[in-house]
Amino acid sequence: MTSARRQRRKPGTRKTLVLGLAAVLASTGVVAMSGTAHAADTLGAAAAEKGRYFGAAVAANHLGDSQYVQTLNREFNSVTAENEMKWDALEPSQNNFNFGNADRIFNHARQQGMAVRGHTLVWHSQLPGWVNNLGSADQVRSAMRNHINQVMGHYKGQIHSWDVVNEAFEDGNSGARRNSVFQQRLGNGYIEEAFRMAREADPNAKLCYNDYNTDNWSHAKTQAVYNMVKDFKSRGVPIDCVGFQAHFNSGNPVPNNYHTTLQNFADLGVDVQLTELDIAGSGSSQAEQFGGVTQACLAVSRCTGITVWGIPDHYSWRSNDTPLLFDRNYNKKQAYTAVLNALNAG
Ligand code: 9MR
Repeated sequence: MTSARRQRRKPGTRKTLVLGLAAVLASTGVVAMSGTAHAADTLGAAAAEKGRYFGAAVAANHLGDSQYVQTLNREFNSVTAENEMKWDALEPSQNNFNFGNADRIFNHARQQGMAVRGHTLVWHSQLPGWVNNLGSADQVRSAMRNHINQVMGHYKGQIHSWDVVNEAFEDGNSGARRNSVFQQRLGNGYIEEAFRMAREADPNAKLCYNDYNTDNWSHAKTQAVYNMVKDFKSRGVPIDCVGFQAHFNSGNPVPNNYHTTLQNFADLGVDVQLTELDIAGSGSSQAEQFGGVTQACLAVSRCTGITVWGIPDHYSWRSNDTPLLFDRNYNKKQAYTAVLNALNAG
């Protein structure tokens, strides 16, 4: 069994343990006294009971914070490196790879039996200058191929899903591709080229397209990504999943049609995942939104997991918005309870 398979089994294994415990309790009559015997008490265990993972973005420089590590190990069963697997971190100069911080996170996750999501291979941001300076299509193509081969090769068989291409579409109403060096040198075809290269580099990884502001079904960007995935599926371009980053705030609220969006993508024959969930706010209104988003994922059978973009509020990329599930003292917020209850319900 490959280690990746072992990782993917973890949720099932936990489920078996939980169900086994439930059977013991039932045979001793304990269940009759306790209506909550099935309720898991961590996010990871509760998600596993629903056949899903619950992950967090992790930063290598916080792994020395014991409360951070304790919370990570207790609550989560999947990990995404917040910055450490991006192009600028891994290949700061051409063909010189540095996996130090990425491996630190990866090894921690593996030692804890957690799954790992790969983020991200081809993205216009956090891209080292040397890539932007490549002048010809052939140079960009071979740099992209080498990066994908080296990075996916390094973790081959051990990463359950990779964000192959990130944020390739413009915001607003145009539905256009973002004007990155990849788009400029290789044209529209670069996205599909990247997915084909990725499939060759690690045939066991699920290959995802990941983006933000693709939550509202009626938005042009959502439709543009949908049409791309539909086209890929119809032509056999290898794509397995779509990541919805899910960074919500008052200007970008959780839309009423969120379930429709997730279901419509899933109906194309791809998994969907909430990959960077955080919601600005506090108290019960934040909690309600977190609960609603969790329910929206659970209502779509191909929504295979949720990742929150950090653990305590003060380490968030937008800490002023207090957008996470734990406060700065690692207390569980109302939002935490709403997510846990949503996972345990139904
Ligand atoms: O959380 C990340 C932050 O630490 C970095 O400074 C930032 C730089 O671009 O990237 C953040 O993560 C982003 C993710 O990789 C892609 N989607 C948007 C996330 C928030 O900006």
